[in-house]
Amino acid sequence: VIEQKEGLVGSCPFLYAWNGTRYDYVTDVLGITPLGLPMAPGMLVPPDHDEYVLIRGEQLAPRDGFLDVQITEELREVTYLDRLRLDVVDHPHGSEVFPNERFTFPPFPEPKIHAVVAPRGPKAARDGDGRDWTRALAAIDGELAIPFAPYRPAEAGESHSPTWGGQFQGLAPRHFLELEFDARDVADAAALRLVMTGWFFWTDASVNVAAARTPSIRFEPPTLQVPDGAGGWRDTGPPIGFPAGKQKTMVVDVTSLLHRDDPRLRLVSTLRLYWDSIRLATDDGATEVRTTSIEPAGARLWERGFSQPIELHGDQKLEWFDWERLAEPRWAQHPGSYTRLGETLPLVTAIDDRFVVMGSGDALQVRFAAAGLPPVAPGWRRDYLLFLDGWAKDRDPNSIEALHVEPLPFHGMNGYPYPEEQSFPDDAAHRQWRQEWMTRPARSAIPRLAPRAPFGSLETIGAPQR
Ligand SMILES: [Ca+2]
Ligand SMILES: [Ca+2]
Ligand SMILES: [Ca+2]
Repeated sequence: VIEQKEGLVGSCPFLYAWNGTRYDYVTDVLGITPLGLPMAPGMLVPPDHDEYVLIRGEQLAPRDGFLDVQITEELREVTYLDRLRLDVVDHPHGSEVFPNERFTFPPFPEPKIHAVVAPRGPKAARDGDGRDWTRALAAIDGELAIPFAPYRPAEAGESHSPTWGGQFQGLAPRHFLELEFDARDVADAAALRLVMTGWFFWTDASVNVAAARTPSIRFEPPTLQVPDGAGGWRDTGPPIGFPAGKQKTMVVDVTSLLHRDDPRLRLVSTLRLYWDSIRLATDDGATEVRTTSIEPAGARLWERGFSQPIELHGDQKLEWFDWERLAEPRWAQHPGSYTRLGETLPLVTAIDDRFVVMGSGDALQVRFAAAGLPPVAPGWRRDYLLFLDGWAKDRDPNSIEALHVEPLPFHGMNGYPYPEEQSFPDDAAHRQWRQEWMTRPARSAIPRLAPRAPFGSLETIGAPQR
């Protein structure tokens, strides 16, 4: 019997930042850009290839004149990283800034910085079982609202539990959070924006496909409801999207949705969304923000290994990662060619389909020169947005074209996998990129469970028929 540990196998690469003392885990990145990930059989998630990720000022400090981050691939995935840039965002004390990001179907969010002033938590917050989450949602402090019981494997002797279904990781029975804001706060506000900070426990291709085939299980991203005036609730529109991974914030404009005299709303979903804070900003959104962009000064690709996961919130199995402690190797790399180790700066300075290809256990150290930055003005503070452009591909048996590094994604593709009449650019620049940079073979730090079968390995059996 081989026991499989519950946890994430694929989702996206991780970001760590040098905070002045050590590298600390910031969040996962590029979760919005999965390749070949089905929502249901025959229906793929459209990848959104560019993302801005917030790094708070406290999380990033110069070392020897450079701001230093590490992007790691620690799951059973390939990452294709085409472009990196650091936007330095200065804004007045008392305001908070967030990128306009979330996991959603097209149209994807436009690049934009939301600046909010003193958003306030709900006056009351409870779930469908009457549990009170008011305090949990008041601030970004690690205290989470958990208005659901996740699906889990059946236990011995258990036959009819509503939360059965260990294969539906990332999902929960349909549930809601009901929030009531202070009517005095919203009465005269020109704009109303929800500032929603939370975690999503990722589903994966196999969960999505299994859910699509199981009538009682649904993948239902959050929708907002408001009172319908007759004692019930009505939907305000399509799903609003959700934070793309660990501890991310999305800002949602509810100016025209929230009733001024009855500012209540419900957030309805079947996803395992762990909200750390849901606050309402009532300022007009006109806070001044000054942005300075810095190009990378270096991008060193190296073999690092896998961080030790730290489980937060007990039985919820939310994983954080410790840079200082390496774990046993966790995954073998997808067969194929990867970018050679060492300096890769020319590959991340432009969106040109000449990218860094990283496999399980690889890390990319990216440094940005801090010397030329203007000083932070008195009464202001500094945060950062890391801009990334690229894709990630897991190796879930239900992901499409997921067993090998190839076929390579590119910006002109209509989707992934791309149709027969499309192909990766084959001009001189891209041929030269393959020859010069894509020279590192896959490695496997994991011993095989079974000897290689005489008729070929699993990879060969599963290889695409072309
Ligand atoms: Ca985007
Ligand atoms: Ca590039
Ligand atoms: Ca909280």
